[in-house]
Amino acid sequence: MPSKTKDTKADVQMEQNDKLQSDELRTVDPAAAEMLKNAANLNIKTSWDRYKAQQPQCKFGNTGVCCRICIQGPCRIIPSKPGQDKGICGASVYTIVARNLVRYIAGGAAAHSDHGREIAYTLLHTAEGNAPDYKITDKEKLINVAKRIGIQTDGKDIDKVAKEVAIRALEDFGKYDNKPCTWLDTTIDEERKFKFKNTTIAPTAIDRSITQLLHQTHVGTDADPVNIIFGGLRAALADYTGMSLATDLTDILFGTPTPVVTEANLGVLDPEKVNIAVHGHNPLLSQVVVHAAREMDAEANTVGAKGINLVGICCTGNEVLMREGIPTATNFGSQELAIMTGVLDAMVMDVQCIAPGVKDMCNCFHTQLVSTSHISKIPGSSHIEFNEETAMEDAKKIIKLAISSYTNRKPELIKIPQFKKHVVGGFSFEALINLFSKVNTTSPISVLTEAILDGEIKGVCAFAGCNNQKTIHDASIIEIAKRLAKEDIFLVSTGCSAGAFAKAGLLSIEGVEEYAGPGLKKFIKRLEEKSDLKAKLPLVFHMGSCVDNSRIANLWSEMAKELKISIPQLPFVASAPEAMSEKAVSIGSWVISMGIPTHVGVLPPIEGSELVYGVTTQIARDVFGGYFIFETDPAKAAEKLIEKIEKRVWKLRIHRQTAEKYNSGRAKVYEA
Ligand code: BF8
Ligand code: SF4
Repeated sequence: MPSKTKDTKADVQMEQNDKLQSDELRTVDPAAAEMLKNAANLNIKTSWDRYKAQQPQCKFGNTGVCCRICIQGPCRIIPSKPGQDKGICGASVYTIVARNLVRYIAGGAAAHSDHGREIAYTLLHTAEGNAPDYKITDKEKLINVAKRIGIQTDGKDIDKVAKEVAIRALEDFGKYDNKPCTWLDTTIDEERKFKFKNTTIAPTAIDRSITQLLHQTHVGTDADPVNIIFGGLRAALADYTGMSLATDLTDILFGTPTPVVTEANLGVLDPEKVNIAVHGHNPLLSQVVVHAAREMDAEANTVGAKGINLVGICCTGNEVLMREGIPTATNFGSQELAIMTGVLDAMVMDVQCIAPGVKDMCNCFHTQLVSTSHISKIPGSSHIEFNEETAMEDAKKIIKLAISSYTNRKPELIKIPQFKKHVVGGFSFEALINLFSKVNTTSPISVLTEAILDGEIKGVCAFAGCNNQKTIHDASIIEIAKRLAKEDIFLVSTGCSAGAFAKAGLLSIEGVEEYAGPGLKKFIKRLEEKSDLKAKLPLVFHMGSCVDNSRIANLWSEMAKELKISIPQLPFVASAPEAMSEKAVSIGSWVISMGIPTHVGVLPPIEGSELVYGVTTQIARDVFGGYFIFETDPAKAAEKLIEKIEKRVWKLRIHRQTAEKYNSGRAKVYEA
């Protein structure tokens, strides 16, 4: 084993989990807990059971010291044992751990950017008149993006501008010059541009950086762990580039989100309607399903249903929540449990984070599982290929299938947990700025930065990432947020973390009343009083899906610009308490390279190399100002995040006071 004397954090987490399993405390979501009891009664296996069946998980794998990069392997490294301290090819443990880590980033960047590419193609085809069911919805954003990336717009037809923007986006995937990708270079500040140039991690083409990383980590190529990690960071910035263009172009096609009111948790399923869950990530399908469903209520009536009820799961759910106010049924960890209600007539999947276990669950109920993408199929499910040329027609076929499935419900199996919470979401970067502009028209972002400088709030924490069976479902996400809110830290969120907050009532006024500290409460109330919204503002501001983490990057860039400081000086932290996917690793990696301290509540497999662990937690800080904080205990994690924010805000206020006294202006300090 990698270490016999010392327990790794991964060991500690495994022990914690053993205890949790015996306590049967596996979720803090009351609807999920009720469904799990139901699953036990019906003897149906869920991911909770499969997690248990996998224990104990292999320690070689858990600490990153198992190499399967060539078929001489697997090579399992025991650093303390002569002869077994290196792989067959001579690879050291640090090489192996680094290679395994960055290959996660390659996977994550590939997934996010390919999603972005699909959106770019649809924008191109829309502009060319070849995607009849799509249109350019947000012309203002199109013009703003075009101007930002240097496309001349004066006097040009809107379709021509859209075509040029789409082509520029597609060029970011494979351009052959040596300039940084457009969607990186035009969305970050000068200080970061300089940093990325100096450290040679600015990608010049998304596909190239992913391909190069796979090349770099091929057997017998790069053995230098630091160089491998820098290759990983280049791919991570390609991940950022892909998601940044995905967000921009999705807003152009479907509209930039504005505040919406909706609900979350399994109680949003309606026993009297045809219930359809959209699950996955790419809104090209789910948006059209939303529009198609609005036209098909009458057809649902023909089978005795009172209409169609659409709900969302995972990030495609976040996309349609943000733009259309579609309720969220649940997040990644509890996706199978939506089927167990017995009233989900169809689950429509596109790509990413659809657990194959949903099919086994569908086999026990009447739910139709419908795959729609040629790269994402599950054996036994129905496949209705989704094409952008026939989008509406395809969406209607899917809905018809759901309507026919409604008649197959098994009444004896229907059990809908009566839990749902009020949600106010839809806070794109533009929507937040609009909200701030009601308090300060000339400099909206200064509403946030001044509140920090004046001590009303301490800083900002962004919650992102997944559910992970190595933790109690949703628990640490909520515990950390409550603690930070009490300390007057402004909270924003994306992805399945936002799903957890939605289900727990933290995306509503209820959260503000119960958990906000006095300063944060005052800040939110001030925004609320000036806003023209009918809804009360929430404790946590939902900024969208995982690709929408680019919106959070816009927020910190704007704050740094306003304060005339670099991002690593901002009292801004991030937390992914239940990081799970390769995409979460790639996001975390670009977030730290941007200069943000980032907590991760589940240990990635890196503890097998002290060097790699040290690079991600210490060296990263020296080079980029951002770094990972690996902490599995949510209470300790919250204290660490508060400490990071307090330290940065203290420095910021000192600089500000000094500058005001001696320079009659704001501090201009650029050291991290
Ligand atoms: O992209 S948070 S489990 S659904 S990977 Fe997946 Fe993680 Fe959820 Fe969204 Ni993001
Ligand atoms: Fe073993 Fe080297 Fe092959 Fe990895 S690359 S499996 S360490 S021989």
